[in-house]
Amino acid sequence: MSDKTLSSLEGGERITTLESHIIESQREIPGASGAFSTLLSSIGLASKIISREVRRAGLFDILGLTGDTNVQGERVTKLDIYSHNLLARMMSRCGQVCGMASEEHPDFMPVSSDLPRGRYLVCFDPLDGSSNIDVNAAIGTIFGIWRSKSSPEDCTEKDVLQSGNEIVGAGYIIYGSSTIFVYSSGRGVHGFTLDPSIGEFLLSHRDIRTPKRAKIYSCNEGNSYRWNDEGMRRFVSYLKSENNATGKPYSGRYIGSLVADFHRNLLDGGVFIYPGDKKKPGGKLRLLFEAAPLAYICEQAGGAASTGWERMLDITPKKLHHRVPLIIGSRLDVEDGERFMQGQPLPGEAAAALTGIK
Ligand code: AHM
Ligand code: MG
Repeated sequence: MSDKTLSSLEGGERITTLESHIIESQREIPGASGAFSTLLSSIGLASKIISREVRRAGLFDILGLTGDTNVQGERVTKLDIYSHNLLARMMSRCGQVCGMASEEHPDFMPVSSDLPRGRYLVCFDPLDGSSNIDVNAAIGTIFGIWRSKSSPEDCTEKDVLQSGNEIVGAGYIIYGSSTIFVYSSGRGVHGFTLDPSIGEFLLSHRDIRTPKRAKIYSCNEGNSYRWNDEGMRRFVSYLKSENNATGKPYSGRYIGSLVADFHRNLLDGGVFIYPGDKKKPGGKLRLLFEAAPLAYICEQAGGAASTGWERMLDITPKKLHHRVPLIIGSRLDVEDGERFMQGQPLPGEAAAALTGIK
């Protein structure tokens, strides 16, 4: 990441905004109409507004807000619902979308027939990890974009039930120490840091590549006693041992906020695990809103994502809120995780390293 400030860039590098990057990358695609760029820009704008609201979240109590009404007598909405409403409103009015689905809404949301509609479908988690807001930990927005197979007028819920292989673009925004917008439209993964003083996302992470081998593992290990698969417990024991493929125990890092855990692992190399357990046998995380968009980004950056049995992008959802077990991150570790889950031997020296792993 470049740490140069605007003032130190005099006469030097070109500054690329999210907007100009989107437009330029679409220009390289023959026949691109600009519709996709318009949609991404509307998500970018919504995320700046969400970022502003997230930054003010800690002031709610100080400003004397009670219940659902603030000091000006305005209604105060929970941030995740606010983010859902804002994204849904901005995308349905950008003219390029025919339908949406959100983690915060039970049903498919077709764009109203009195608005101009386009051919894109968007699935999003407006504010993932929102239980972390009260403790000031990083949270995020996740989105995936698909093309409707039906015409914009006829699109229904079944159009959105597509596998991740059909994704045309995906991204996430992390509201952390900075706000960063990361996206891919199939030509690498790029990250843009919000400069709040000018209100622009500036290219800060060009063509992100994730390390092949992780040094971090991320999971809610407190749940390990109830994980469905003994193979997953063995995998985590293996990662923690000195006898693993790297010869060093992995570091455990878990925020409990998927975007934040994923972003750190993407940059530094890591494997994030959320398996099925006795409470949620099919896993906790949602395919359309969380797992598939992040799997797309991860693969674009050279990583991998799997349920432990199946490549994540190959799965066709059976319903909007379809949940999946998730192993995502550095490719070699995701592959090892699959081997443990499926009871297959590890290749080469990693197999010898298994001595003593129960
Ligand atoms: P949410 O979509 O309701 O916010 O839940 C998803 C979050 C993820 O951000 C995170 O990875 C996971 O739930 C944490 O779950 P747990 O608290 O069980 O470890
Ligand atoms: Mg979520």
